[in-house]
Amino acid sequence: MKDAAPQTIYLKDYKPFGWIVKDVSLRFVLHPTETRVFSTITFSPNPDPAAERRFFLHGEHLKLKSAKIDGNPVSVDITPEGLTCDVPGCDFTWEAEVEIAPAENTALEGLYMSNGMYCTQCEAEGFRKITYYPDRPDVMSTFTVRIEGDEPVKLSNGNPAGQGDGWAEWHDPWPKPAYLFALVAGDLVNHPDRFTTKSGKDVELNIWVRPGDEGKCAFGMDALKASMKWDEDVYGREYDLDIFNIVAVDDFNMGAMENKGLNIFNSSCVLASPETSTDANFERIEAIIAHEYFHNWTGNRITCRDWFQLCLKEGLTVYRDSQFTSDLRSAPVKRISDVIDLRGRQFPEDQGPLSHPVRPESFQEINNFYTATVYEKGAEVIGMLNRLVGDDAYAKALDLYFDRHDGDAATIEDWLKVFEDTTGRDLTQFKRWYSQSGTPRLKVAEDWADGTYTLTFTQDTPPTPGQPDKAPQVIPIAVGLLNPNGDEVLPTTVLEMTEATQSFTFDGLASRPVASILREFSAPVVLERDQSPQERAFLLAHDTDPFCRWDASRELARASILAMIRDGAAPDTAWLDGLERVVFDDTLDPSFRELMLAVPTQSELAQNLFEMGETPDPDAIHRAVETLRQAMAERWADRLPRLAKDTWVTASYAPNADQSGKRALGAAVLSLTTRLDGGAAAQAQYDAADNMTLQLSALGNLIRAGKGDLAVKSFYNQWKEDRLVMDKWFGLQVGAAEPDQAVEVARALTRHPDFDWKNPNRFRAVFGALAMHHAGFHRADGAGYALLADWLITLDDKNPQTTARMCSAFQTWKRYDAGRQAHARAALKRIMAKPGLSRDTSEMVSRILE
Ligand code: 0A1
Ligand code: ZN
Repeated sequence: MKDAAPQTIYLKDYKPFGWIVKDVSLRFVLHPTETRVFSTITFSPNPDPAAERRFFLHGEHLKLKSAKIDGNPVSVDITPEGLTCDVPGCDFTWEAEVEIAPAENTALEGLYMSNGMYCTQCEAEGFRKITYYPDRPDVMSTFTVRIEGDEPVKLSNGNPAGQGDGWAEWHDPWPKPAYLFALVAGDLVNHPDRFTTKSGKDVELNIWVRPGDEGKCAFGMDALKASMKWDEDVYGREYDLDIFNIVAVDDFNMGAMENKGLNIFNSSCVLASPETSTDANFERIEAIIAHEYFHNWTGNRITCRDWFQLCLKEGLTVYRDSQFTSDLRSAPVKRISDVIDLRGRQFPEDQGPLSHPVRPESFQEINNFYTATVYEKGAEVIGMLNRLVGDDAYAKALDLYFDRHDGDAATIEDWLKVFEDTTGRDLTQFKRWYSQSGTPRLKVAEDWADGTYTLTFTQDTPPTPGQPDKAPQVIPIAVGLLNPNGDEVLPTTVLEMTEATQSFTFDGLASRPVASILREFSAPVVLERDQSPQERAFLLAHDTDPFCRWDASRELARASILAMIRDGAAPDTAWLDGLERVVFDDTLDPSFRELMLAVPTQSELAQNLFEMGETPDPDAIHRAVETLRQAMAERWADRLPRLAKDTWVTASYAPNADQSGKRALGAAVLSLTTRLDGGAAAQAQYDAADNMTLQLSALGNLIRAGKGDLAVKSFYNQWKEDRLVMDKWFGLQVGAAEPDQAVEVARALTRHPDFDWKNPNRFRAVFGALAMHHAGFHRADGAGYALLADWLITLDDKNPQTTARMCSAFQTWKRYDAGRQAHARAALKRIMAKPGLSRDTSEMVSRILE
């Protein structure tokens, strides 16, 4: 069935719903193609004079069998979006019976089937595909759910309320919006555990998986218990039901979902074992389990008034999960990794056609706004707030937020008000971080005279779609000063910039200092600093702030690569000297050293060139990076074997920070060594590997060395039964291909019998890897664009949400030369011209094309 015609929804039009939902009772009679959903909902008129008076229930793709009010059949007007009918002016009970077909639901929104198992995804607007309901987050209610079916395991939100032959009942006492509803039924096995909360409440914990996956749950369970404890210790938040269930499903559009008491996870984000998961997988799983668990307070107990407020729960929850990872692992490494991610994903979004504010003001399809801007920039905004008010005030403001808004569907205004009330600050200007899109550019000029050092900053945010002019924002700039010996003469100090141009002076200095600016990346801005290579090298050697130290090296790397591209310069040996001292310093954390070894991504370099008014040539960028890596390998040839030895972990495998840091540095060393030995060390590592981290890095290097054929086959034979490992196999072959081969490799993989394109993980494995392969995707003849467009056109019929998300691969198309632009435009237009294109994809493509 075709989606409803696109309509733009505006934040300014918000009105409360005209009725309060007092209670919801649902009965599901499960069947793959004829599931019956019986709903009984009690409504009471909303006394709020601002509320809208039309009784409208959302409902899409539903077969209505019967509708009654207070026991009497009613006649209803049905549209593709829902229904209206006449209702009494007092409290009443609505009863409906609808039929749905979960087995035919390939969009994976609402109730669907994955490998024979029933499961749901209701955020953002999926509940309306289950039954008629006011499907908006400000309508909250208690739910009682009865599930009838032969499936041995039947789960829903809240606490168990009884079960018998062929049925199970659940009751959720916490009022919640429909987007947090969940149901799971199937042949599942559990990995059980228990947790005692700080007030002594005993909670049953389960991770539910398909039989055969039981051995991959222990790590996730430990992460869950660690999250529960951390939220008590750090935020004072306790769990509030008798049971907490997590379910792993193979077909899922996103990472995971925080449904009340019944989190549903993409199996790739919960299942883990040393043999099948990499260290990076383990760390990600730990963070996602924490993220979903933390939503229990930031998202569920306090939810969002409307979808424009999405960052209220997502920005805060990302901020909380990054604090958790920093506490459990290394804070500087987490910060640097987050900045890499922000610059790699959010900056291109904020600086391109998809740019939107952290709190958008309009949308056609809300699913298109689960973005790096809402999530990651949303978290950065909270980090700035924390830095500006300090840790004590932040903690007090959060306590007030939980006290004041528990049970509410809140707004960004409510959120900022608790900070204003706690600190007495006026946050009017700060609020621009929520309403202005685009990445501010922060220029800095320095002056030194008569013992006074002055830093003058100028901020400017370029125009973004719908926002030609920007006002100055509040920018916390963390600064430290070093004297020429490398000693810190001013420890980290936060300068609060509020003007378009503003100066800050530092007196009483014996000599001209070297400033370390934007420590810990204290604001999501682009710092434009005209700094000599000598000064950067000085910061690389002496800065006490690990982020600035890393960034100094990154800037030197960038300058060196750009000079190589522009005038065929040789790699900058002064920078390599400085880098060498860090990389081979075994008193430093191996993860930090590994981050130092990585150079800017090719996409980032393309963006740099574009911003400098030049047209990036993906092949030239690729060649320069290759030349640089080769120079590093040759330069350090004598020292690499020793580093490989030092980073080799002899203890039995554990995915902790210590071991994974060593393996990450070891993998970076292997990639350099492979350039010298033609793959001998990689083959040895492949043959000996007893964990996926080592096996996969060895395989990647063998492929890059042109020696991968046998290993690719043996890896397939070893792991062909494991879907998650096979996703890695698909993705790696594309990612490790030569630029002129990536498209062909991807195309060949789409013909592989295991290319199940309807599974979002498998689709993303191939096409996510292609989109990330900068020189491969942006091939001059447009073959990368054409192949992706073909497949997006195919997928859109089945799964609009994943199709629309993957369209963002095209968001940087205007950076490139006229030939590439013409190919990209043609590909986008071809997608746009597809008859019956979904609302999701049509919104994305038209924004990208604009
Ligand atoms: N709220 C989840 C992410 C999520 C969002 C949308 C989904 O379907 C459209 C699914 C999951 C989270 O932040 O983890
Ligand atoms: Zn979230």
